[in-house]
Amino acid sequence: MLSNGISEDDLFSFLSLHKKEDLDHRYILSSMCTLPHPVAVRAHCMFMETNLGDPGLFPGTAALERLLVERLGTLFHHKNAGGYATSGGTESNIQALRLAKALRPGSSPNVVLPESVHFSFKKACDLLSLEMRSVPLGTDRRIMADKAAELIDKNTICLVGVAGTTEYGMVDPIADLAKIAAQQDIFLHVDAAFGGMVIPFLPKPVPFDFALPGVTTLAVDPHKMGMSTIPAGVLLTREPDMLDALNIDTPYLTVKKGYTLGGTRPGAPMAGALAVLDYLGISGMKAVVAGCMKNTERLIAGMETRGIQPAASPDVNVATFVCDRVPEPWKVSWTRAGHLRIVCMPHVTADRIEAFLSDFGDMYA
Ligand code: 0PR
Repeated sequence: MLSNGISEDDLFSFLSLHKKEDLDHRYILSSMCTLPHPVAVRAHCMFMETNLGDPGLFPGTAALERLLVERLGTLFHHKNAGGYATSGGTESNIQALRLAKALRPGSSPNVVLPESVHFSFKKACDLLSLEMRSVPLGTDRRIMADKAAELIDKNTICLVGVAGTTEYGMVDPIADLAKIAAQQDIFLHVDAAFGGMVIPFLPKPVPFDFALPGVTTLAVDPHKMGMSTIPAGVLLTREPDMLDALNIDTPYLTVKKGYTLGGTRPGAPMAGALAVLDYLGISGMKAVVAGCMKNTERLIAGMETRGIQPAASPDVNVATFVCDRVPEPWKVSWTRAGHLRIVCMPHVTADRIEAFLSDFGDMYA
């Protein structure tokens, strides 16, 4: 640390020098996050100092968190869902498995999940000492539900489905998984971290949420397609008080018990998440999602006319291609199988897609 500090001007020119090293969003095609919506930024700044970890000190902010859970529960066909604001999909997935384990104590617990799960499940299983039983995907890159059923045994504490896979943007057949879960009385967690803010706003949403009786918990990330500030996730539970199974004593806080993973928890991104939902409403979100899906389709069609084949027919706005290079300075990502992957987030506008396709065409010319 400096002994005497520096002037505010010097400090902020130093900070902005570093900020300038960050990549320009106009070229970022690989991210599942986006530029936050202006109302999210405004709400975030308004709630900057709030701490949901000690809710008795911030009852107004805590009420907004309950409202966010109610809004999302309603969106996912279950107004009375329980839940809380997490730091994102990783925390939501860890907590879902922690809850499943607490509700079914036993030796050698295992989790049955698709090969396509996000790597946060690896972290969750490491932390909770759970065996990961990977279910192969079909040629459509979705979980093979019959194979999942075969892997379930008496030590299975949870079945997982993904609604909007990270790599290929596929929605698993959650209705089939829900049937299996209900028949075998197994906890079903749906990772809708990405797809949860897309699928309900599509013209023909596939069933993936609490409308299916077998679904126990659901993860959704407002800091992805919900355009909130980072970090904003939500874990929802079918039973309103289900998370109480994770309660531990928090004697010196304003609330004497807690089930959250984080202690100090920011109210700011949670307020940002609620702000976007209330400001845009269903019709505004439908318009955003329609734009992203249209851009995804245009990108796929444009790549096909340049001789590049798609690697999947995505259910959400993630486009993948059989292709091994892209022009500078575009920032894309590559799947484990080596496919080019582009996420058509709200900041990836129609103009940016055309600019990318044009640069791409030049590279192959
Ligand atoms: N579940 C799914 C389906 C996800 O896609 C992700 C993250 C998670 C869980 C974990 O969420 P958190 O990262 O919020 O804990 N998906 C992106 C990924 O890993 C996250 C991301 C976002 C990566 C922006 C890069 C980036 O620039 O690819």
